[in-house]
Amino acid sequence: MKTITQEKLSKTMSHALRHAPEVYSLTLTDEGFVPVKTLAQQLSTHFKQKITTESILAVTEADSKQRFTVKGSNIRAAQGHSFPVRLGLVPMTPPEVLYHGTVTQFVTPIMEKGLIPGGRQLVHMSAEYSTAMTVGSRRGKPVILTINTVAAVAAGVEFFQSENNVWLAHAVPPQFITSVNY
Ligand code: HQG
Repeated sequence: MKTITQEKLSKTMSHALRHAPEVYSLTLTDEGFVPVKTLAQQLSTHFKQKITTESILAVTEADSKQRFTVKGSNIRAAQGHSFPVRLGLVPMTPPEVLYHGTVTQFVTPIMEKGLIPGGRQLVHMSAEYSTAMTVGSRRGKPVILTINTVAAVAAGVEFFQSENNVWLAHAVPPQFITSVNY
């Protein structure tokens, strides 16, 4: 039997908790939670081998981006959902500059329409340039955009911070965006 690596398990947990719980016969709460035990059961069925609650908790602890939040006996994805979920996000004052990593072909549409959240509920940004480089590199040669949050906040754009410190917004209009390395 092929062992399920931590990375494979993490990716499948993200898929289940952020994008397609129904594929795993999971029903999440409005806040995006499911019992860890139920997740373990359903992933065991999915992989046709025993996935323990301990292995799920190990992935959660080891995850470099802390993608999952455990609260009591329940677990959820901290951000990145493609379906509506009540994360309890409250508007917060971000650092003066946030970064968004993307790729060349998206720059023109972003400079026209601003950042819009594609398949996810919210646009993702980071306080660190290096994180934005990593995010952009997933799709090709990265282009880093900087967000002038001071002007954006003054104009009424709300920024939120997820449990794992990712900066989020519903959208960012183009007048607050400049590209660093395009
Ligand atoms: C682009 C991963 C055209 C945007 C990452 C991005 C991150 C536009 C793509 C997290 C646009 C959306 C999120 C516009 C934005 N026209 N394209 N107006 N506005 N875009 O995957 O930020 O490993 O939903 O630049 O590391 O790439 O899964 O967002 O390229 O933290 O935990 O539309 O997902 O984290 O793509 O990545 P995504 P993202 P995980």
